[in-house]
Amino acid sequence: MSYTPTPEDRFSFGLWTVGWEGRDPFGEATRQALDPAETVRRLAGLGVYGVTFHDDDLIPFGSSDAEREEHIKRFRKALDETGLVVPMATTNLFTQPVFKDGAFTANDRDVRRYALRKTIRNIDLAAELGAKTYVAWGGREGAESGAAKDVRTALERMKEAFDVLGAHVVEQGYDMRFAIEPKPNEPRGDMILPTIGHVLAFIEQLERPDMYGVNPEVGHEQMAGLNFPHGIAQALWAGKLFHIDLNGQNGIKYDQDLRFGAGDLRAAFWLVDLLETGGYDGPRHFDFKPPRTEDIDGVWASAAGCMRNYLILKERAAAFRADPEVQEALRASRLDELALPTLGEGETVADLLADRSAYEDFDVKAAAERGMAFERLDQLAMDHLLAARD
Ligand code: XLS
Ligand code: MN
Ligand code: MN
Repeated sequence: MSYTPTPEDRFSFGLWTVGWEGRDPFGEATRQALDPAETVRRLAGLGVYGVTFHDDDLIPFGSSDAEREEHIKRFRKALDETGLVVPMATTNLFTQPVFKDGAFTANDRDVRRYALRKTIRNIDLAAELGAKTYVAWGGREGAESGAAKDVRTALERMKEAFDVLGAHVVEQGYDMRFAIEPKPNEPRGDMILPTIGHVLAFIEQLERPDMYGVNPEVGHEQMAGLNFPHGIAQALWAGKLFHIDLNGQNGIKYDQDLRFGAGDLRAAFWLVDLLETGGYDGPRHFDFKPPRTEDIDGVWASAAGCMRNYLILKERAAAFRADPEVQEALRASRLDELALPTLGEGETVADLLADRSAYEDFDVKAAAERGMAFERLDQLAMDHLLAARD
């Protein structure tokens, strides 16, 4: 199999990913800013199909209306020339000092109103550019100390913000859904909506729950020590996987944003297996940061590596599923039995209570002694992942 990406693979990148200049809390930029139009051309050359952006990635904060139009025009031209699409856009509600205490949940009401206006302005642009998904990451929604944020009230404000944004999209007749991105911490000490599970529960409190889903990021769940494929499975099960941020992370530490495939490789394998077989048909979006050690060639090598690793893992996962020995091992581990409803068709609780084989005559000891054969199954996965089997 060729590991060369094509637009059919639906790979997309944020302007802020390859465009990251390498500024971190300890050091200045190590690379120069990239021109968005040039980025579009370079990404297209790598076989990418889509590009995404925060408002401020495309239009520097503080631009006049005329400058704004000029930036949009240049970007559009590059899109038209290359055929790249804009599947998603989002708002920067974290870089400017005005957002130091958050945006939709800032204690200051005027900051919240400004954040809504900034977001709506970019939703309108996103719709014009054809984006079907609007991502919302609560960049600085959170706190460092206990009394600073009344979290229940902040959640009420967060709900209000999403209901207002949803109303705007409906009123304008845009074909657009929201994907809310969880993150446990960084830049705030503790953030509101820290995990996939928190977001799924939050969505059910909104006025139009159908319009909202999740945009989980590999590293964000792993920063909280969680199993990313399990989180994705629950999002899929709930019909809420609207978008995804792929990258790499080594365990519980700061948000590393490594290229996809770096960090927890086994989690990446199970993730690709799940995305490719679980009915996800959205973009494979990379939200990573080429390390600040890299020059511009290293940046494009890192971006190409994200896609190459995805394609390798896709091939490895497909080989795992197609292997007759794996299918036999899955049966030995009774995955087919997990798929059977626990009660028979039409069986009632009364029937279950009357079934002596389910309790009175059930051989608890024999059932406890049955091995699950998971180790053999997992070794087969390992062999496929390491290409030790074909
Ligand atoms: C930061 C987030 C951010 C969002 C978009 O940690 O991953 O890049 O994806 O604002
Ligand atoms: Mn991240
Ligand atoms: Mn992200």
